[in-house]
Amino acid sequence: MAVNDDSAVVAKDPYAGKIVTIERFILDQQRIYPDATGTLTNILYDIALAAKIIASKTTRAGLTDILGSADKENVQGEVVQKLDEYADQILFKLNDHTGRLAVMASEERAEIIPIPDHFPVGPYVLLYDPLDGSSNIDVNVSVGTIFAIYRRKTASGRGTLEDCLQKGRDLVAAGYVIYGSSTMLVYSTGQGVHGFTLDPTIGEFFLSHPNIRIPEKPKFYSVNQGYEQFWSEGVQRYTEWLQGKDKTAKPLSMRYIGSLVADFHRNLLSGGVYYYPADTKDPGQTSGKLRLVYECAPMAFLAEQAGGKASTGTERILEMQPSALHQRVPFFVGNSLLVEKAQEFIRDFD
Ligand code: AHM
Ligand code: MG
Repeated sequence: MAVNDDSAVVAKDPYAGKIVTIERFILDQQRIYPDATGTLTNILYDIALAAKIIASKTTRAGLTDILGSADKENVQGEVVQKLDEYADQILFKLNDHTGRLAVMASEERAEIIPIPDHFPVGPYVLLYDPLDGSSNIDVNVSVGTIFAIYRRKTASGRGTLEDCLQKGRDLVAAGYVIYGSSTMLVYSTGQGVHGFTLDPTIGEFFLSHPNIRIPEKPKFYSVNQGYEQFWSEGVQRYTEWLQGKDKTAKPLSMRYIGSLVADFHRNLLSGGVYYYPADTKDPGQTSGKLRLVYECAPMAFLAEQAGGKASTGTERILEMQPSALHQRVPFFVGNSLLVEKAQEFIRDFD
């Protein structure tokens, strides 16, 4: 091999030693599919732009007390919008006119979001949770945006609810943005999971975490253990197993931020399981808290793409047919073995 011949390195990692922007990476991924039209590529660009705009706003959230807090007037006498509503509007406004989408849906809104009549429609469907964990904003804890992209099911015209209620296994792409100590966008189009870190000084996302795999040896379990008394026996016993109480496994450390994107992100990189089980805390809501189409399905897609699993405790999340936009389901996601173990406990004790 000649001194400057790095072909062996290139074969292993095509980006070794290169500076890879998110645009370059997404375009390279598109080239894998000879028939690709570039439409999905452009939707991903639009989401990356939305992420930058939302990131710039969330990092200034602590200034709202000085500049005017949400729903109150700022010093200029303008009403300051709540951040989750702001994030919702940004995602909507960047995607309503492009002709790439048939319909959208947002966790912030009760019904589907039709593409306005004066704009063309396209082949894809975008579902998003614009600012998940937004109650954490006030205390400066990480929050995130979650997105899911499907092909439309209906043949033509404006998209409908049917287009939005698809099984997670039919996802074309999914991802999240975490607004943490740095802003990262993590996504998959079914070719592995890739993470990009935003350089806020120049406003560009760079590939920082190519081909993320959940480490085989888990470190953490993440759950709101304050609600333990409201869980089923299977989930309680599972939690004791994670704590190593039956001496068959080493105890895992418990970490819980209370912001799904941040908890998921940590476990994706460090290994572990996140769960929000069904509980009896609120009699009107016994299926857990997290929403199938906005939160669970996209995170399940990412987990599986990274070598992990996601389940309701009895069923694979990606196989679930949603029956309503805001349907909630119990959610276990992370290392395959830990998710399988949850299923075992639930099968044996519930
Ligand atoms: P939200 O969509 O209203 O923000 O609620 C979802 C959030 C998740 O980010 C997080 O994992 C969970 O709710 C925390 O709930 P709890 O406070 O019950 O532990
Ligand atoms: Mg949410």
